[in-house]
Amino acid sequence: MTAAIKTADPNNLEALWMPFTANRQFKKKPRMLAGAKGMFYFTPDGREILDGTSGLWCVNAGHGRQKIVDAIAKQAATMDYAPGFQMGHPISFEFASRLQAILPGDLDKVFFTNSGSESVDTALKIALAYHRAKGQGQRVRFIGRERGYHGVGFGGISVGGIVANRKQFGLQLPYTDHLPHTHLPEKNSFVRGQPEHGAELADVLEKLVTLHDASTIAAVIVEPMAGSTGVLIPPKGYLERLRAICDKYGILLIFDEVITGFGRLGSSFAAEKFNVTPDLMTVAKGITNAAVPMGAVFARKELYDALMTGPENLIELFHGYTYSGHPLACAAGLATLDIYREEGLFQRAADLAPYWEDAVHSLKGKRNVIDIRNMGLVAGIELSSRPNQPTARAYDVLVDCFESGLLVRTTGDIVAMSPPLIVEKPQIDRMIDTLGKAIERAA
Ligand code: PXG
Repeated sequence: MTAAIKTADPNNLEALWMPFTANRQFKKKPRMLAGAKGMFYFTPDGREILDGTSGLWCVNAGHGRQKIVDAIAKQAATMDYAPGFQMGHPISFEFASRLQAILPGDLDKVFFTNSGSESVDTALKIALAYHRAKGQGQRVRFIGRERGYHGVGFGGISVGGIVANRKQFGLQLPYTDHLPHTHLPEKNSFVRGQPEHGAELADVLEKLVTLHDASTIAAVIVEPMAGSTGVLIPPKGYLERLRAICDKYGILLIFDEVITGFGRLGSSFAAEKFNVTPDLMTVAKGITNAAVPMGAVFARKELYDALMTGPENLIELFHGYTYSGHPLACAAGLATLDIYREEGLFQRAADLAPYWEDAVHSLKGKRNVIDIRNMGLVAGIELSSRPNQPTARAYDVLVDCFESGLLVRTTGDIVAMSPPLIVEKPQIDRMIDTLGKAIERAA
């Protein structure tokens, strides 16, 4: 008997449990994207949607790049998959070498994952393994930050600082604590770029060290610029102070650059922009222009070397994924790096940043706009909330923009924008015009 093949009903939305989505609301009135090219998405009925968010902060070189499409197709035909445990394949070494060449400071080693969440878990585990290898196995505590987003693994939600991502699940990693977030609206509203006030908030790390004792702390993890919780720009001097305090107490510093990596701030990485080098860096998203899922952890050589002891026939780090360094992801990543370099896209983002800054700050004075923040090609436009209806106003703006042909993101009542680095000035004008009108309409 042959198995019956059930024809899937293309209009049935009920099988899919959608991630981070109000499923019932969405399924009553879906918003679908069915195609993409350059700066645009296309709806199933052919409507053009200007991409104001690079998908989810990831399609930094724009959509449907032929070079990436060709690289993936060629690799799929040459070798679809090869194991990465106790076997190797050339393209993963090639991609790691190409990444190594652009890493800031003394970051030197590349460990491949498949997502930002996995990168965060990997970095936390490397930090623990490093301290243990150095005879400091009692360093098991992680310090994150309020309003930090580090993906959705148990490690990531524990060091993360978003209550909604934790309260449903109860369990978390033990031994975590959090720095205060750096959002100081009473002092820093409508600041262009880095705010003047707030560097002293890094000194709370000294207090946490006193409270827990440095000998129990493995690592501090922060996003250099907090993306998901509404574009929080680091105050001047803040990251430098965190680095200095970590150095003083032998605590590892992890930068989560899943959003800020690969050009978003007008530099290869935020570490380069702020001239502060972490011991470990997590990336994903722009590493392959989102064409194939991939993430990575970059580590200083000292961390790697600390584990390269003991008999050479033994595995040094008991960690890895079936798809670590997947050939298709590496092929997409190599082509992506080529495009970034050939088109000078990181510099392009830096060159466009002043125009972007002026454009987004022109929304000051629109109804209900209470703050605007920007850096590189990122902006957060904060709206006051409707009484007793948090998030409703921003959601109305998102829907209005989508109906008017623009994709934006919202978090709480903050509208976030992060267009592909290929954006043209008239497209920036169009984004601001559409968004401004939507904000005015969202009473
Ligand atoms: N760290 C950071 C800093 C992130 O921004 C992750 C880790 C997790 O990555 P994965 O690949 O596991 O999703 C992220 C992801 C948004 C938004 O609109 C942001 C993310 C994902 C989806 C939406 O703010 N960031």
